[in-house]
Amino acid sequence: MSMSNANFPMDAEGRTYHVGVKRGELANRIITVGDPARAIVLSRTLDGVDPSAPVKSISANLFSHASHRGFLTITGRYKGTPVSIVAIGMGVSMMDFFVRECRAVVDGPMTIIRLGSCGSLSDAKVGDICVPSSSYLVQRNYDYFAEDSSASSASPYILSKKFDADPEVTATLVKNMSAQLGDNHVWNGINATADSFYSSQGRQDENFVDNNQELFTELVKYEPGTLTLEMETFLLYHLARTSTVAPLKEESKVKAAATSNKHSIRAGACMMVFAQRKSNEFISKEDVARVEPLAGKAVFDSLVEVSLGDESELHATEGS
Ligand code: R1P
Repeated sequence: MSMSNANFPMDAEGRTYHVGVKRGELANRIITVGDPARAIVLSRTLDGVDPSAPVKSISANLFSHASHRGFLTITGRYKGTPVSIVAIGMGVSMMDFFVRECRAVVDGPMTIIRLGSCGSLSDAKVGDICVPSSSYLVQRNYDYFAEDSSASSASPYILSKKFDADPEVTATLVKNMSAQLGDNHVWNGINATADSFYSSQGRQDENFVDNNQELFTELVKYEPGTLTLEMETFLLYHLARTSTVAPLKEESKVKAAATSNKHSIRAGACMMVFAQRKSNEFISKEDVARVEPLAGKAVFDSLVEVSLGDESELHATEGS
């Protein structure tokens, strides 16, 4: 694979370095997940997929691309509208690769919704869905643990400011999730994204010094509406907030500058509670299989329901 442009590497076909997508392969409406198996489950909801086809394979009717760095992209249509599903793996670095590389090869406004799993610090039970209106970042304070640390008064974990989801995307997700799962299984609040599954999510590990015994108490004191802990949503919300108006065709720039929405990405997220951190319960395989397709349908419904803005800017996608 030969790449050009060290600033933003692309191959000769115009494929990005890590996600491996090129112009025309991605829709402006994207659902992102961690697990590639979840992406394949969700792809069964897309138009033209034979429900009797093998559960673990991607329908030949859909475009798909697996990158050498573990990203899986599937593009098709949902109720006639082009949509993509991108599985990214785990953590804020993978979210950064995904959002930036996808943004680089899609023209016009985008809506990105994450459907992930999470731990619940709240009364949300395993199998429930949380739709966060905002997210903050929980980072291990590496300096605190340094040999020569003079940071004895500093905290071992650093909590960032909150970044918001798009309010219309959030409200639409809450409505559609409630339609699929019932009001009493859908929660709206604040998410905390952690830079580790272990230390900065308050898991106790005797093999390391983590000083995280009081972390849950600190999170809830910092933001009383904290419902969930996971590892990607903060960066999605942050990048949506810092996205500039998409690199539109020259004649569209004036129109884009005049719109009130000055960001090119609208973002939202929802998470299935896999781990109840207060009661220490973990979701069963059967509950994952029940909730995943219902939640996926609610996300697809939301993706096509929320307007992208001026859809005349969009270009057609292949494979759909
Ligand atoms: C940890 O097991 C992973 O699960 C959660 C966390 O954010 C982390 O990525 O989300 P996904 O199920 O979307 O991967």
